[in-house]
Amino acid sequence: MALFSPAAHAQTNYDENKVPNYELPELLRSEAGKVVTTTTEWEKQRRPELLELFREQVYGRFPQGELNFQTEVVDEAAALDGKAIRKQVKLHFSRKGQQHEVSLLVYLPAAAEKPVPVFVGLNFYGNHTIHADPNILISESWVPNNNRFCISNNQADEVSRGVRAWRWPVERLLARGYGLATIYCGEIDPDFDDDFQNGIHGLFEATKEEKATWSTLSAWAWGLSRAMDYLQQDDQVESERVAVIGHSRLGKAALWAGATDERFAMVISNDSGCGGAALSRRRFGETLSDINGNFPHWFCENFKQYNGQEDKQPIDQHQLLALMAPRALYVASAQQDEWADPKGEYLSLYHAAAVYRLYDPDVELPATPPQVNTPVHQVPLAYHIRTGTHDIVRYDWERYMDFADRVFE
Ligand code: GTR
Repeated sequence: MALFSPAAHAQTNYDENKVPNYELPELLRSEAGKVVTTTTEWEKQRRPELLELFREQVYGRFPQGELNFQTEVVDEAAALDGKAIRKQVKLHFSRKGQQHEVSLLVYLPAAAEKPVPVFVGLNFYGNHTIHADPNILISESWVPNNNRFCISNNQADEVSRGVRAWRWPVERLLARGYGLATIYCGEIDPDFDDDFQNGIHGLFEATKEEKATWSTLSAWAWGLSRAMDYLQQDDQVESERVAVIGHSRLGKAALWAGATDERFAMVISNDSGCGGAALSRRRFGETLSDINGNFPHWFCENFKQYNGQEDKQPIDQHQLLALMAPRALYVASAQQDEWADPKGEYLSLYHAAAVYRLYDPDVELPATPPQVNTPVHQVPLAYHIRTGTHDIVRYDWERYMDFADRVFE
């Protein structure tokens, strides 16, 4: 089971001169050939059409059928030396006598006098890894083994508390007036190819054909929407100002959540790469055969037919980004993260801007990517490429907060 960053193989292209010629599918022309010129045509016709293409061909569907859902705040306390209010919320799901539980961790600034905007995103190894706070509940779900984080037997324990804190600058968020909400992705759906037996999928029985329409990414995105359901009930949260964020595979999930759930006012893709922000047709770095081969459960079965056939896809990722319009959208890359194709991530955003222009003709992005560590913040669109490797670090978060300050001012 390949879990993290499989090494690029010999065919991987990292040479800009070898990027093949490609033609992107048109954003503003309906499948029936009609040119889209107004926001109404976009919203009523083209947007739903593209959303359905992504659902059918790429990210898959969420299982259909009744599901009971309840939230329960199991912990609410002052935390982080009085700087935070910590809440832990159980999301209880049940269906036909079977139960499934997911734990949402929320930190809100204790000093806030009114509801606050919140960043919500999934984490890779368990809520307890994002901060050393001794009271964060430890997930009992399957977690990926990782020597560096002292996780073995696919089970988390005290030893891994706080091991990923560098990715989650909780105190900085609180100091800048933001809240943070996070869920361990594996509680929604564990990140391995389990024929959808576990996680939320485990509550549904399905035929092989139905399962072919499911995917882990779509389950993760669905989980982010359930977090949003809770945030809407919490009167200390300003739920019209929630930014959905994710790094890498979880950035792909954040994008799909942003596309399918318009309650997210801002969407942030950090190094999401192939199947996320990057244009697939460029075939630079990770390709569709790489990703479908290494992670057969991330996307739906239909997506696999485009392995080595990128030009046959009816969509490309600029059309996914366009589904966020007119909401705020931030795409970020890292210079040494060539596997994720930084240039392809930028171009995708650049092309998506055409839909934003239906709402505001002044939306404009430079035709070429900016220099490293020189963010472009053109509300409602933003991009940066920072020095360094595939990661989400303090620099990224500070820029997201700078942008959010402007979007939410
Ligand atoms: C890699 C995968 C990328 C990215 C990354 C991650 O192995 O090829 O698409 O999702 O994992 O999630 O860190």
